[in-house]
Amino acid sequence: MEGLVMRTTGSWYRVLPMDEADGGTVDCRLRGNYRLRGNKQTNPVAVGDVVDYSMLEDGTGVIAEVHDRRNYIVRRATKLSKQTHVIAANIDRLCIVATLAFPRTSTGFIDRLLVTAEAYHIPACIIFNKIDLYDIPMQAVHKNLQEMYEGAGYPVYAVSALQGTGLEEVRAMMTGQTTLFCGHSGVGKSALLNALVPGLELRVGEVSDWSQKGKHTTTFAEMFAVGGDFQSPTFLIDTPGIKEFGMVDFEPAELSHFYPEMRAVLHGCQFANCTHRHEPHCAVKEAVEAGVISMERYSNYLGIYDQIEADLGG
Ligand SMILES: Nc1nc2c(ncn2[C@@H]2O[C@H](COP(=O)(O)OP(=O)(O)O)[C@@H](O)[C@H]2O)c(=O)[nH]1
Ligand SMILES: [Mg+2]
Ligand SMILES: [Zn+2]
Repeated sequence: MEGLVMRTTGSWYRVLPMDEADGGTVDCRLRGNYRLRGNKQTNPVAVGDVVDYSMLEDGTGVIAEVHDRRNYIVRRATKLSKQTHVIAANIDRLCIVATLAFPRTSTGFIDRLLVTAEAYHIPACIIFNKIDLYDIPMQAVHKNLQEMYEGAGYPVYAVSALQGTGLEEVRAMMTGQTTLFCGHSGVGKSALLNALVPGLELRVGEVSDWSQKGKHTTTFAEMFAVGGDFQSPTFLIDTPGIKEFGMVDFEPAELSHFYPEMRAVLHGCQFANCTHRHEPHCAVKEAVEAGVISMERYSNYLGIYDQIEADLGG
């Protein structure tokens, strides 16, 4: 039987049968001799995976096979680890949930997630939440960031999960698709999903809980089927908060290709292997100076570049 992995908790996988429509799920384990794809990934099966499973007499299931993924997105399992954690598979869009209120999201964090989404060919957008808390200076910052990210090619939404503002645009975007919501703990991902989907009732406000439990609690994403029609169902994936987004596995030279606004101009650089840092006649630096590429995005580029180099060296 075929099913969709909705949730994983270590050794158990909650699977939604794809051939029966009663909406019930089956808790499955992985077949004992399941071949792990190397030991690079801490989780062989992720939320969003399509699996083949069979039923046991006690009503639980056994996963025998994981279908090839259309796409997936990974991050470093822990800060220094070489192992990766698959956040989710087979997704249509990554929504970065951010806020300028508490806990304030940095553009460095947003850009790391955007670069990773580009690297894995996943369309991304940014949702600024808690706009009910924005004072006049924050509104000005918000306007700048909106222009910056829209200029780079990313849709930007402004919402208040608390007051229910700005939700219609987000609903329109997510309908009939599988959308992954990522962001720091406390920015309001669960509150936003609750506001978007009446009746969902995810637990909200567990900020201090997560940080107190600290690094020993392994937490996983969870997917919810929230309607849509049979042909194109709507799925949302809530994730536990990410403190720092650990990027994985690419060469510094690739980085500018994961910035859409740099990709658009870098053919104009004099050197084919231009890193857009110190080289003369660099089309990227010229675009930054001309204000076509945002200085903030570029400076995050330099930071990420250095970090990738340091990671490769160390
Ligand atoms: N003022 C305000 N508070 C919000 C909003 N959205 C969420 N919160 C609060 O932010 C805290 C964290 O929300 P939660 O959904 O648990 O964040 P998560 O960790 O990203 O899932 C809770 O106390 C929420 O009530 C909002 O739009 N405005
Ligand atoms: Mg949450
Ligand atoms: Zn260049």
